[in-house]
Amino acid sequence: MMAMHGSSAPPADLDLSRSKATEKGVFLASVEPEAGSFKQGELHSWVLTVKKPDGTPVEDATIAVDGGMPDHNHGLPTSPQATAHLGEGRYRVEGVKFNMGGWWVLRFAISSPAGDDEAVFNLTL
Ligand SMILES: [Cu+2]
Repeated sequence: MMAMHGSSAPPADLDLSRSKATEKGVFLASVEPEAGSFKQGELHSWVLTVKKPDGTPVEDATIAVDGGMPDHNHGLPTSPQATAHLGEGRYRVEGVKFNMGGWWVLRFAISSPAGDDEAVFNLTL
């Protein structure tokens, strides 16, 4: 095997769960690729589901998307946007692309009358 270009491996205990409480516990958030899977280098969509801790869907949230590769100090190659509320607290996020393999972070800033919070998800590819 050739050595990688100085990149370190992600932490061994990296949380790769796609469903979790948001940072301050205001919401439960989960993410999935809209098509069920995705390929490196391809533009695709994710669905973010936002619920209150009691399971009630959050219907009126504003979502901002950010992310990048913590090991490489760069952000996302695109600027994904939440483009539609699909009902039952599900929000379509379009314009996601991962242009290289490794450890990626997707960060969703969620604002709603119930409060503001952030959901951070790790992905490895
Ligand atoms: Cu990178």
